Amino acid sequence: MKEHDCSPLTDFIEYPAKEMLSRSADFYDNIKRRHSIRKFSDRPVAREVIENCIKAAGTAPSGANHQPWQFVAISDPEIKRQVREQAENHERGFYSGRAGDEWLDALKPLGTDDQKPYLEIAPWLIAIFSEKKGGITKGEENTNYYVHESVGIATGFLINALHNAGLATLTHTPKPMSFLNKICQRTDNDRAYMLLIAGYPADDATIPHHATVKKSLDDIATFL
Ligand code: IYR
Repeated sequence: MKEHDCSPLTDFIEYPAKEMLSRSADFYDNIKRRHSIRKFSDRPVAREVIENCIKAAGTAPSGANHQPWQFVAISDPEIKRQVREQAENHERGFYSGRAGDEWLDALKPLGTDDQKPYLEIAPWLIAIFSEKKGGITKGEENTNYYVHESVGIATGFLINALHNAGLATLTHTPKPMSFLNKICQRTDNDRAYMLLIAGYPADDATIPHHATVKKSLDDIATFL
């Protein structure tokens, strides 16, 4: 095999211009129904759904295609209990001063606090890790590139896949998150990137008004 061996692009789909327009609008209509929620139902979700969504995340582009990510999907009640216990321990310190006044003020409209019952109630917690060293084949120890960018994109794919499947999510970043390494049995090569909570919303789930305010196209885009 040549080092830059290629195969033809066979799975690209071109849509007629009108359909392209309606598809772009439909996607926007769909994705704008994604909301972070903090009250989950304990209704179970099939593991195969989570597997498919992680497979979708794994198709994300990454630096040198090293795919510097690891997804640890947790449904075991005892492991979820440990995650909750340790996350709440850290969050207590965060909310009782470590965050600083400016950060706490910024969070006030979201109504968050150090209580994280959803970490035990939701059927799935997906701990996402970035990998410092790696390579295209599992077990390699080469330098990974653009790790933060790559894992961020894969996480976006995962959130999108879960939403598309009909699940609600919460991006949760307990601070610090290093406690997840031990619980998830990851080595020092892995860095906890995010904890994604996934499941059905509770009947009384709400979204803070603050979170529904999205900047306009004019505010976020410039066309030159
Ligand atoms: N990790 C904390 C605090 C928190 C921080 C940000 I930035 C948020 O957008 C929301 C919460 C918590 O989960 O409560």
